[in-house]
Amino acid sequence: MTLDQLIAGLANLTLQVEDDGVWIVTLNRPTKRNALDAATVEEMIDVFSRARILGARAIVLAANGPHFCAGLDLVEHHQADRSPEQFMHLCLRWHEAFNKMEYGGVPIIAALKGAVVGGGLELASAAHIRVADAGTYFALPEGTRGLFTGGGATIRVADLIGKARMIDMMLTGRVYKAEEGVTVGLAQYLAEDSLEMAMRLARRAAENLPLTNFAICSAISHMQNMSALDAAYAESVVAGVVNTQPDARSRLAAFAGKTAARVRPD
Ligand code: 1HE
Repeated sequence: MTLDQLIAGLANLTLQVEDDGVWIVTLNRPTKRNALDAATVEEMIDVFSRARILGARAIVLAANGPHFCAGLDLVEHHQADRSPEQFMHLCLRWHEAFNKMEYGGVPIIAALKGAVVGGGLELASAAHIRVADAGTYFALPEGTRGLFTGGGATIRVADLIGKARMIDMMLTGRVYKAEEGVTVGLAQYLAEDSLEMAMRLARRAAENLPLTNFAICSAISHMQNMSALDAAYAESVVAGVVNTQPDARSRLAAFAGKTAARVRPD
């Protein structure tokens, strides 16, 4: 599939490709608060499984309208009256999309605003960097709706904030506002304009070598799933491949020749 064909097939997402290889993927159901219906999840699988091969160097995940994402499309879910088997398979499609994000090797930076709730938080937590603005808030309202998380929150949200905070959010409907959300680890940055900052971070990440970014945005997640012994072994193998890549030689030469930027705190 070509990039043009991919873009032409999207209805609930938009995809804008910048000259520097940064993609802007925008959730585009603002009248439904970007709730994730089954069709949107399929579009995410299409986009995120093809991004690397189609040349994406970094991706900003943005949203149209005042809210990032209201989670599972509750109206579709209500109307479909799904069987347990059907809902299990739906969840597996969510996992397919979110795993493609987390393990796909292309940096994904989520530009958050408004509600980042339920499956919307599951989606955000599959990104590698989250940038909140002052109006962003986080919640897992599944508990109060008679539901349970099905898009990976038990893994990714618990990873970000710990299981005690996640259980509290689900049991009590606790809402974390932006600043506290950043403090507990739901987002790494708080910005006046989350999209502008996400774009800056994406452009910065896109300057790294693609193989290095692939390792950062794939290997680290895989290694978290391994024993320490296996992770150390896998890390050595990844470092063997990445740290000897021919494209890195000019960067090393610049350091050796004292022309490369030094690491400074500002
Ligand atoms: C929706 C959805 C939705 C809005 N599914 N249609 N998620 C939730 O429990 C969040 C549910 N949504 C809300 O609490 C609020 O809508 C918001 C705080 C996100 C936004 O409030 P507001 O006042 O701006 O909008 P609204 O008036 O509530 O909704 C506007 C429209 O969006 C309305 O549709 P309309 O056709 O009547 O105009 C809403 O029905 C629609 N809408 N949210 C469907 N979620 C794999 S398991 C994952 C488990 C979960 O994610 S549970 C879902 C948790």
